[in-house]
Amino acid sequence: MDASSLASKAYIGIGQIRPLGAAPEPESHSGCGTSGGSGKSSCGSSGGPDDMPPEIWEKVKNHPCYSEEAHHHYARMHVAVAPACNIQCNYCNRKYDCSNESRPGVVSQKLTPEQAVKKVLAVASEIPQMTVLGIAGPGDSLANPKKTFDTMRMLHEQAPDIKLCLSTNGLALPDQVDEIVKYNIDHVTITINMVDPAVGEKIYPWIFWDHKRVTGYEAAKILHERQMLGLEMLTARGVLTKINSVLIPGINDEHLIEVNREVKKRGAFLHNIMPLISEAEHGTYFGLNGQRGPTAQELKVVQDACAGGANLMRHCRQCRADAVGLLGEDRSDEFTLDKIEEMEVVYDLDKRRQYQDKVEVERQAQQAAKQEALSAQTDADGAVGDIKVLVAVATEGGGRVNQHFGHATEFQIFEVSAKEALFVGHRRVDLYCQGGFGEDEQLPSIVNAINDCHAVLVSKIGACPRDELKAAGIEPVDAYAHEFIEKAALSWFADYCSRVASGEITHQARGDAVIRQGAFTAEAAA
Ligand code: CLF
Ligand code: SF4
Repeated sequence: MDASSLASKAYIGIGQIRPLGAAPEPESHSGCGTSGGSGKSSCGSSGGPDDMPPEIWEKVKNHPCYSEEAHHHYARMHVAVAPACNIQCNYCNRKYDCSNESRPGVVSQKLTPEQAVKKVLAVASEIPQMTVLGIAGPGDSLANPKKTFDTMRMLHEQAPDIKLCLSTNGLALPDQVDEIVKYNIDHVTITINMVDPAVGEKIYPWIFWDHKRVTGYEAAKILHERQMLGLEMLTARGVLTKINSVLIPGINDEHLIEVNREVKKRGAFLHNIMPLISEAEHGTYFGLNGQRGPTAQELKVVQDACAGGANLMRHCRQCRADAVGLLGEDRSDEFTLDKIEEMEVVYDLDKRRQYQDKVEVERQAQQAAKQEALSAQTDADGAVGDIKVLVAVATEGGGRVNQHFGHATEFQIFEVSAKEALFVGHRRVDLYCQGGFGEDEQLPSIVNAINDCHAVLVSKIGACPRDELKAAGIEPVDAYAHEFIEKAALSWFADYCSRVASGEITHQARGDAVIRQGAFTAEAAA
């Protein structure tokens, strides 16, 4: 595919929303930059306050999915109140329930709306940086409208500072837009994997529509039309819409570029292209029939072709329908129904605000550190040409390099050049350190997961993994422990460039990496 010719323009900002039924704006008129007056064209998850109108920034700044920067600091939670689904996707099997699994559609405890509200208040009192409540299944939120909207209504009344968010396959969406607006649900995700029913019939065997089961091309055509209509209606009502697309190699990989174009035209704020998770033991149609997921490079090629970086979400963790915590961590085990019963729940709005003010100070310090590192870039960086490399980072959150190599269950991946350190994804891994000892059998799989990276930044690392990483051509770096990630990555890069420029080392391209398909290990999830 010719990625360069497919580089996209920015998304339409809320200020440019056209009335429903009006002809789509020409693409060249789209983009947040023009509506925001900043002249910049980044409007997606990497965008900041200068990139979008203030009312949009207000909506996304504390949402860990809609702002990449926010995901280092703010947490989300899901409540599993929506068990039913009105379609079947070939990558889904909701019967499979494993508490060590981490992918959408999988959940341990289904809740009533009352239980869900109780749980949200309990989590909010324990985790003050939890800013967003999402309903994402385990079925489809809008195929269970009563349970979904009862939960949203009660939360709207009892916890007014929590942002409300839902995700849907879109089939029932056009009928529910009024309710979505009524309860102030500002963020809606639609999973859109195709804009051509001929592609869609390979992904969706059936839908339940108009009181009957519809199959094949006809099913995919109805779903597509409902998704497009729902997206247009949400845009017209000022609801920020994110599109999730599952990249299924050989089925919709190149087609996702067309999806990206169509959803942008209809006002989507963000596009999240996620890898297919497919293993036979998940019992899904794709898993059982040998459909593979993409490699890290395959995913990045499509993501880069769709967005050129700025308006694409790359930090999705494909959460469980009952996930709690920062993206990439899951604290749902701490908030089971029996544990909540024993908790003293104090929903203290002032305390939450005070805590979040502290987070803001830290967040601004992170930005300042990044700017400082960028302005400190020297001519030596440019002297070695236009090098761009990937680095893996072990972090526990807060935007810092603050995790021991052996304790990482995922690495964040940053693309670093002399101009920028840009978050481009994450890689899940098995825990290296188990029961206080390094598990050398885990190392090859960890190396495979970050094999496209030149370095791994950690707070600490033992001698054995250090040697093995070096042997694999990945530089272990603990010199920037507890520094902000972007500053650390840029500082390491400057040092790397000067070593290349002096002839001490030779710059070499890295290979591909493997996206981990399985669950966290039990120890990792504990
Ligand atoms: Fe949940 Fe989704 Fe809202 Fe986020 S998740 S309903 S927008 S609060 Fe986020 Fe999780 Fe990815 Fe979803 S990381 S799966 S994109
Ligand atoms: Fe599963 Fe969601 Fe697809 Fe329904 S829409 S089949 S819950 S992945």
